[in-house]
Amino acid sequence: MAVATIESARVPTIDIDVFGEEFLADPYGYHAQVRDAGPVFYLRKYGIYGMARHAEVSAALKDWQTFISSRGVGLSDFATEKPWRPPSLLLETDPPVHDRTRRLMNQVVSLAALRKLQPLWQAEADALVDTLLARRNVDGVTDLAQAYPLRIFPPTIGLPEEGRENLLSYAMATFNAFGPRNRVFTDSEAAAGPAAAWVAMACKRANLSASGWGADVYAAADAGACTEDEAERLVRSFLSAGVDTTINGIGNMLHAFARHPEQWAKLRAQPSLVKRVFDEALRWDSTVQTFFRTTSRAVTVGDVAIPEGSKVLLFFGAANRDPRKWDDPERFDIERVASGHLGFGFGIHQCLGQMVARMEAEAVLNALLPRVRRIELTGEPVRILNNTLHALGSLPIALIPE
Ligand code: OVV
Repeated sequence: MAVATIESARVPTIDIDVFGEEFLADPYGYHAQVRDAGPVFYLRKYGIYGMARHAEVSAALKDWQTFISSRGVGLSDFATEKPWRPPSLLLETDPPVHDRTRRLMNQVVSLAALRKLQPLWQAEADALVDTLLARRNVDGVTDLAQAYPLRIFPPTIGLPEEGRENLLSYAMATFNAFGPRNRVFTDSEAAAGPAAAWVAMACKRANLSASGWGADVYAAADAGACTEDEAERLVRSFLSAGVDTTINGIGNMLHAFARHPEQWAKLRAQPSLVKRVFDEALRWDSTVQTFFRTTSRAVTVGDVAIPEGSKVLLFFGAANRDPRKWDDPERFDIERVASGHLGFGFGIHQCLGQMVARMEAEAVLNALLPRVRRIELTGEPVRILNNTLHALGSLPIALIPE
């Protein structure tokens, strides 16, 4: 397809499989190659363009009129292929639809709503860390990074108790579906099994508790801000984007501290740095590594002419370690001002749940800080390969008490 359209362009061509298992297991080992190829490059295997430098990735995210989301933010082009599920009314839309749904959701996930939940979320984090400390040797991913969001997030939405484990396999498959139909994707699809059906049921008004963010979305529908069907699909966004993202954000952050004990010591000496830690953790190891956009018109970036209707893969994780933007980018340094990182994206689609994620991460840190002197790696972390997420399945650690 697109191969025929690039004969005149001076576009650097890359043959690396950016969704291959080696790349997904260690994206950072490949990022310099894709960043240094040029401001824009062509990925021959998939017939798509890519950008991996901070300047170009953030400029593309800002220019939503040219780099659109309504044709899907994965490899699949919704203009020519049927989406695997009805498109998200937030992620996979452009203005004006996007702005209407986003405004509604911003009102549900408000600062006021979060302030009300904070004491409860902190108490839950404290209680969980207390039980883990008694065991000392724990799995930082399953026992903490997964257990904590699964404790607090489903009740916040108002989800049924039964079947919450479906959230994990559903999110894994959802984030894989942004990539090609490789084995990573098809295996997770098979593992998800009935999860999609459970999620569809859980999003229905009748199955949500009377109070919670799910009910709040339906209340917005009652007030005329959206239709009942739209409300159902907006609740689906909470379930799709609200669990695996925070789990891996917290998991990758714990991993960063386990690998950098001096940074943990620094944080304990200066607890006021807590507010900065999660941003640096996301910069250093971004949960969401990539998303696509599709060009709505022919556009020139650098001296490369990208045709209309091209898929463009944006490497958030690579931009977050771009030496053109960051000093000593490979260093995890909690004193760094990491603002401007693309771990939450940028522009009109920038993460709706970022305050939720920050509050979860801070609650975990606040629970650990006074109780844990050192986070010691006791075994090899286990990666879960995913076409979009940089994810851990296991992180064997010892929590050394105060
Ligand atoms: C950011 C994100 C990821 C996955 C799904 C969705 C959003 C959604 O809105 O469904």
